[in-house]
Amino acid sequence: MRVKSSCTRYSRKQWAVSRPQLSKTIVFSIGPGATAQPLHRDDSIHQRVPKAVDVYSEGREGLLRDSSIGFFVAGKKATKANSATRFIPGSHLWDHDAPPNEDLCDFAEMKRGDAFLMMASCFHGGSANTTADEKRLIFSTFMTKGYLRQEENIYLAVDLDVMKKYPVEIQKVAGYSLSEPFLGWVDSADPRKLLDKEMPTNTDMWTGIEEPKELIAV
Ligand SMILES: O=C(O)CCC(=O)C(=O)O
Ligand SMILES: [Fe+2]
Repeated sequence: MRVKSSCTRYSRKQWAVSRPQLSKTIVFSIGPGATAQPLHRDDSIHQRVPKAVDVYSEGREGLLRDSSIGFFVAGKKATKANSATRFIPGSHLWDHDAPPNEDLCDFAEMKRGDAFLMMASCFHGGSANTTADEKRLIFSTFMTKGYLRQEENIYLAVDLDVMKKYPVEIQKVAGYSLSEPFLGWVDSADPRKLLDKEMPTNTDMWTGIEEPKELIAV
């Protein structure tokens, strides 16, 4: 999810890095009798319309293909019967218009504490819960690129006084940081100033950096 690009500033080529940020956090609790959720792709929120590829593309194309990645942690055991998430392996490589097919699904069965991760472009859905008395519980979080809108409006969902209590790294990842060069400012400064008035700030927000070698430019 981390990308870099060059930009020209004061006639000089400089580099800007956009770091991943939280897109949403959800707790999914599915009880007995629940019907199957239709197969879907969570990246539809970001207007993705990818073309089919055989393998995950390297370089720029691969970096731009996906907008988000999701993490699912089992709070209780997840079984096919109690509604384990089903997904279509490889569907993140499909064309945008290719329809989902239930026959191709695998089930992410997990013990409590197990986890799986999935590109948001993968077809998936919660399954039916056919048990008499088992609730399935999954804690889920998605990360997205720093320059895209977060799925959950975290600024409205989490009170500033609550956010102030979190460690700085969590505040940054939740959205209280800039996507370089200057996306997401408040009063022409880093938005984390809202949480920490003493935070030193660069009034120009971004001074530009040397090219980070480990990242591919987009
Ligand atoms: O509950 C699940 O297993 C998946 C839920 C889901 O994919 C969603 O609500 O977008
Ligand atoms: Fe989903």
